[in-house]
Amino acid sequence: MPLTQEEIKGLTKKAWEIRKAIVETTFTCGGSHIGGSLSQTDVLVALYYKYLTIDPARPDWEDRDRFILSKGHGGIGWASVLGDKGYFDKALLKNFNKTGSPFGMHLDSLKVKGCDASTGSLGHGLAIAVGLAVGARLTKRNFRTYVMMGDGELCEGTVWEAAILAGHHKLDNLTAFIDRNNLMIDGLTEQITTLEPIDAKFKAFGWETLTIDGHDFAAIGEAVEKARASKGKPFVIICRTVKGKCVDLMEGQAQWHYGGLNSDLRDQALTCIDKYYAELLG
Ligand SMILES: Cc1ncc(C[n+]2csc(CCOP(=O)(O)OP(=O)(O)O)c2C)c(N)n1
Repeated sequence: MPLTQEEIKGLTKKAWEIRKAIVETTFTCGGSHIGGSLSQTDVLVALYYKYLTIDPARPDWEDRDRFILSKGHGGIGWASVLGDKGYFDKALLKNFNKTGSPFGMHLDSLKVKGCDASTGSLGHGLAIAVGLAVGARLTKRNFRTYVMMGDGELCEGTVWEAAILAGHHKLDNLTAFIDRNNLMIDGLTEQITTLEPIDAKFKAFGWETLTIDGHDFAAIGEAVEKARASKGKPFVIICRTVKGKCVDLMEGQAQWHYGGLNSDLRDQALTCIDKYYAELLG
């Protein structure tokens, strides 16, 4: 079923809050991978507030859907969502990445409830997700596994080993998202290592593919529904996104892959986000 206008409005308001939380936490912790955290936000919000079958009160529930943020450097954005969902007290984020805090820049599944796999070293999330999807099948469980990768992450050979395996095993309980913001750590992906055609590569490995606007909740919802209905093939959703989305000074800027904010920049960023959503929501 397509998302209703009411649902889209609710998700939009949540993405507004999460983007502001990312900016606030970046300010307090001194620096973060803010660009990619802002580009991934709408997919995470759609999953956590609409599609994942989860129970934050039971983070170890065996039948929960699994989500893995393979681009683990987006941990500040993932933690903002997990805290808001109630996996932990979000006041703890005030100490994000500080000594003694459970949160490093990349989330640790042994310290952060709701984090199903520790990531940060790129190229491993898809392989972990393949293992979970095979495990679900072997144990006859109905949970689905979702994983988000960065587009720059696709340079890692392990991604393609896992993709071959997922196609071979026809893992239709596995959905991958690619945050296709066209930028990696130091520039445009296509200038550093040609990735296109991404969809044809996955298709050749036995995947179903769909390319969408990764900031459009209606499109994200439709894509997730298609992935859930897919039979006999894993599904990859290539999400066209903007690195630094909603913050003018960061949008499409490689130098905002990682950065810190002084109070002036924080205020500017928050003003941009408020303006964007005030216009969007009318
Ligand atoms: C194996 C490995 N090599 C290098 C890095 C350093 N690194 C952190 S983020 C990043 C760029 C990732 O680009 P992308 O996946 O496109 O992330 P996004 O633009 O979505 O933030 C790199 C190379 C790493 N974390 N892991």
